[in-house]
Amino acid sequence: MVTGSVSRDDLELLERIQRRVLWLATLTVHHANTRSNPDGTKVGGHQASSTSVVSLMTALYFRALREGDVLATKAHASPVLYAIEYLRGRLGADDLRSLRVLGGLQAYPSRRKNPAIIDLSTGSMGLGAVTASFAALASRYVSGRWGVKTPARFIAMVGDAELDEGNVWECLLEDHVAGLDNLLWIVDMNRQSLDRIVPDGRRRHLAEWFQSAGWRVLELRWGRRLEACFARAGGERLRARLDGMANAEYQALLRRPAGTVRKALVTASDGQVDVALDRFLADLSDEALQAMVGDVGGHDLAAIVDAFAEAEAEPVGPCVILAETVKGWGLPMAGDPMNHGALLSAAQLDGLRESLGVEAGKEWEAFPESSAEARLIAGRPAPFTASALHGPEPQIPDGLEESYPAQSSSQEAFGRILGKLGRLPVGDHVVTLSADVAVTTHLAGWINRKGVWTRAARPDHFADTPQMMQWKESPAGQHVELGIAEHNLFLALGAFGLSRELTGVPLLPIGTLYDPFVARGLDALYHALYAGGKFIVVATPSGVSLSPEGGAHQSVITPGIGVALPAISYYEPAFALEVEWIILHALASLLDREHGESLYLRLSTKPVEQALAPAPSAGYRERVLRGGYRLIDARREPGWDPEENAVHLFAAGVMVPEAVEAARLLRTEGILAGVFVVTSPDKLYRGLREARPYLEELVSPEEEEVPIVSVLDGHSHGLAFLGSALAAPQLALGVDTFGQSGSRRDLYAHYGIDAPAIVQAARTLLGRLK
Ligand SMILES: Cc1ncc(C[n+]2csc(CCOP(=O)(O)OP(=O)(O)O)c2C)c(N)n1
Ligand SMILES: [Mg+2]
Repeated sequence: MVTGSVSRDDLELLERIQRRVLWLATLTVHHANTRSNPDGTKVGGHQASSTSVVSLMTALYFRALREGDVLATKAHASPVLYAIEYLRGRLGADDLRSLRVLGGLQAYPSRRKNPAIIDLSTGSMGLGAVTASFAALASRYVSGRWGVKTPARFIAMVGDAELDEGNVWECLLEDHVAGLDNLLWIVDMNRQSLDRIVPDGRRRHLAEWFQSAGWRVLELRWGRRLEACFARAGGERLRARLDGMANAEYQALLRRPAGTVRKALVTASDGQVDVALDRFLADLSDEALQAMVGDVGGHDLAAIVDAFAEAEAEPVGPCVILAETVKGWGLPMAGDPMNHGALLSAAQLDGLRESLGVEAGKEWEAFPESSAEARLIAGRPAPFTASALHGPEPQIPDGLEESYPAQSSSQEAFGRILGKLGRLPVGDHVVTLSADVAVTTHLAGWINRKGVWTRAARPDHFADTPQMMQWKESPAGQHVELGIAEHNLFLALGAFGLSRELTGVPLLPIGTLYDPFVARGLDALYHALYAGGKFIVVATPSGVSLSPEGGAHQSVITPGIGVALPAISYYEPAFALEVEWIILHALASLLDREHGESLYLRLSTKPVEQALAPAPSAGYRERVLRGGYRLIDARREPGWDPEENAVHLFAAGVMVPEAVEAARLLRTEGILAGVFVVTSPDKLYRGLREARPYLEELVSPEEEEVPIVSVLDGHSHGLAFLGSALAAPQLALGVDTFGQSGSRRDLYAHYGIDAPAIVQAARTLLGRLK
């Protein structure tokens, strides 16, 4: 263990800084809850969760942080982070007073909303630390391939109950993570979650769980005062008693009045008094003993500084510091199991102010410029800031000059597009990621060409055996293969999608998975988007068109997800060339730092007759990107009458051939159907709020009340807005229940999305039900 790395003077300085951090964080939350509030409801702000990490954060920011370190702070400790950024001069007092105000500092650290001070967003339990871990991976990918200097370390502060989230363990078990020497986690072991004191088993096993995942574990269990006490003759009894104590019992001990601590400590559960221990403690006053039992490692600044130094001294893999702390440390609510949402009263705040030596009237002040504290802070390394662009911007070609087979699925087109991109300079910036479905999502050609990324080259034991796909692993590879966990996939995509901001190298991350499993990783996908990463998700195959595979693999609800998710455009193209245009457009969008968006591409393995597509043209391309186009114009047909015999068929993706066939069948009975291809339900829907919605351009004024049949291979709701948008009667067809095995034809008929079902819906709307 590295010890004694901090001088007494420095330690005193850090103590003074941490007192100010404690004060400012608590005051900031108090102010948010006492300022004029038109809602009259509690604003909140987690004073207890904040003070729990005051010592850890003070030691980190004012001692251990190195230039360019990237941080993900425990979400509920945001007031501490804001207080620190205030002392660092990156926020003003008015900013602190804007906590939880519209446009002000966010409840949880948000890169999207407060980019000047937040490196990585946190909030939803478990996701922030995992994002930091994959950002460390992305950084290694970039430094290896581009030879650029990337952030030295990614440091994540996590609450102990965050480890309840399965996605944290999915990350810890990911092989790529075990090799990261630029990753440090600090777990705030305050033994409390929101409702309860966390079960005891966790603490006993945590170190070994991390170790078996390949992590170096540093434990900050007890503070130096207690350690010194343990070291005295007979002190082992005290250590054994405290080490063996259940979390709840220890928590209760922290809340006991001074006069009752001794008895509680020396009395075992069977009522037996440990006479030797009682004798050992005899020379400690009640007050001294009370203070002593609360001396945990995560509030011992010198011990914390040593742990940080040790973490840095031997970077062989990821490292975690398990730091025992007290939730509500320094506040009257310290250790109270119900303190998660508790707030100090005005009188308690005043008491705190006095005990911390803050002068009345100077509550919001930072350290005077000439003070030793200010000098220490000014001398700290510069905070992380976005790197300058490394090299020229990647150039996205206008077209790929790729040809597609007469019968092509959108998924197959995707494979060809990637193959073509791989032969262009822009291909160097593309990195693919897959959650164990690279082959089945058409990445094999790309992987053959580009190889699989690993930090060090690995032998290819199948090199001599002919393989459909070569699996060559080296630092030159451009495919990052992950285990199945979809949370990891999305958080990794989000992190790789921040590489421009974090490393200066713009990566174009493309992740593939089966469409039904978007839902499995949805929370992570949402977080990755909220956190500002830009990437392409290719979700394939989708819908019941994946016919024999059955309900567990057929996605139903994903179109609705695509429409609803912010910061990502959802497209479901019908034809191969459309896939190409959408991907090229999305790649350019990923590079557009101001207005760019991610892409969710819902594809299929169903072969589609490419001859059905319009002839390529600039107008066709533009309409594809805007969300849809007219494929069959019934207005030109003789006898077309919008009030009598006209119907509109709106079809997305693989349902377009069914709609074309339905139009043919309808014509035989005198119903003239216009066919519209919806390439993006999302774009059409979002466009409705524009002054001139694109939908109104697509459908001419004379046709606006023509009845609509919509159809997609997914829940009908995905296109159900069309009728109300155009003030026309609508029947929305789709798959509104679980999928099942069967032939494509049988399933389309079963779910009522085939050509006869479309015809029947059109008849119903026209009141011509036969
Ligand atoms: C995914 C998710 N589920 C539930 C919550 C609600 N929640 C907020 S804090 C909390 C407990 C956090 O405990 P811990 O991580 O130990 O943090 P502490 O407050 O003890 O520092 C919970 C369940 C959340 N924020 N995110
Ligand atoms: Mg906790």
